[in-house]
Amino acid sequence: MKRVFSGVQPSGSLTIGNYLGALRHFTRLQYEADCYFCVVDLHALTVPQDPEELYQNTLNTARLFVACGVDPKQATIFVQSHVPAHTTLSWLMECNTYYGELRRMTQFKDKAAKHDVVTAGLFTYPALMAADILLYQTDEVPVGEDQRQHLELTRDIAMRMNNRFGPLFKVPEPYIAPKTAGGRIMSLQNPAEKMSKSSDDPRSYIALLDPPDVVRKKIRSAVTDSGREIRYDPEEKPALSNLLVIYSLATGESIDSLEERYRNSGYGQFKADLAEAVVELLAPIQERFRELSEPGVIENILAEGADRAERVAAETLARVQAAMGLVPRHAAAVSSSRQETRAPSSIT
Ligand code: ATP
Ligand code: LTN
Repeated sequence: MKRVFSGVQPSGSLTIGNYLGALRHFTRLQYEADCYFCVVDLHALTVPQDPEELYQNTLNTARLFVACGVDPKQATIFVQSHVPAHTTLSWLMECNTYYGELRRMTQFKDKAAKHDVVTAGLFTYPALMAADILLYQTDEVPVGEDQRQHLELTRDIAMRMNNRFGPLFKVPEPYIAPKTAGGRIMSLQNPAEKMSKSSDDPRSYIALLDPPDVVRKKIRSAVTDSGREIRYDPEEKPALSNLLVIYSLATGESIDSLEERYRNSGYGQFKADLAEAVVELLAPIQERFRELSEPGVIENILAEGADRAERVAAETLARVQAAMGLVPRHAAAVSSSRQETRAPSSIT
């Protein structure tokens, strides 16, 4: 069975960008693959986080996985820091990743420009992401378009280490929807920037937990382009095209059909209808989220998920450590693991 892995940072409240670009695919893939969906709390720490907010965001992100339709019986849902193999493998990845490669990462450049203080963690973050994915012998990684470059680097590191130390990792494939299918939802305030849950301006995103009136207000104040025509044209009308993509994905109606239906309407009517479509999309998610907020419910799901994840992760980690020449802690394991991999001829 195919293996799927993906991660979401608890760096704020999940947005419709996260849902349309990633989570919506999780719910489908869980029926055709062995899926691991991880709340990557250690990634969120690469930029300053308020500890109390991080704590709540971590639990809420996991709750939203389930509220959006991920079934904990079907897929493994867990928190990254609960499985220490991620950080252990990350160091081994860092020692096989080049400074020049990390320096080229556009997400690093963008985020570094937005923060006064740039941590070492923000710089080495793609090595931790590679560890997340490679630990699970992943075939496919469903992510938004913004993660393409990190996925390419993950593949390069996997191939490099396989060449150097023998076959250790599956080389994963990205699963990225085209832009018209939600691969890159843009900010409601600046259509040149992607919608991002950690933005300082809450008007730029719609959070999955935004109440109906907030959704309506944010859509009403979304920027639009000059002219009155409702037309999909990402070059000339980037803001409206983004709204059309959201509308189409929220309702299942094609962009062509929406253009036809709003041929004689202005932006006002279009936005009012879009707001209702988004409110309707979010209502069942918010309802399930409330049920999952009962004490202990998500905590139990995460505890079970961490156990399942740990078993798979430990196997890969032990193989990598042995192949790289690290001596295992227990003497009995030393002899057996050396036999499985190459041992220097002077020892054997
Ligand atoms: P941050 O603002 O902290 O960088 P983010 O909102 O970009 O966070 P992540 O946790 O980094 O979200 O991403 C979770 C998943 O959602 C990833 O697969 C990412 O590619 C996808 N994603 C994030 N933003 C968008 C977007 N605007 N459109 C489509 N997919 C997105
Ligand atoms: N870097 C991703 C989050 C992330 C991830 C992963 C996604 C961390 N580890 C592994 C897929 C697979 C982001 O910023 N969206």
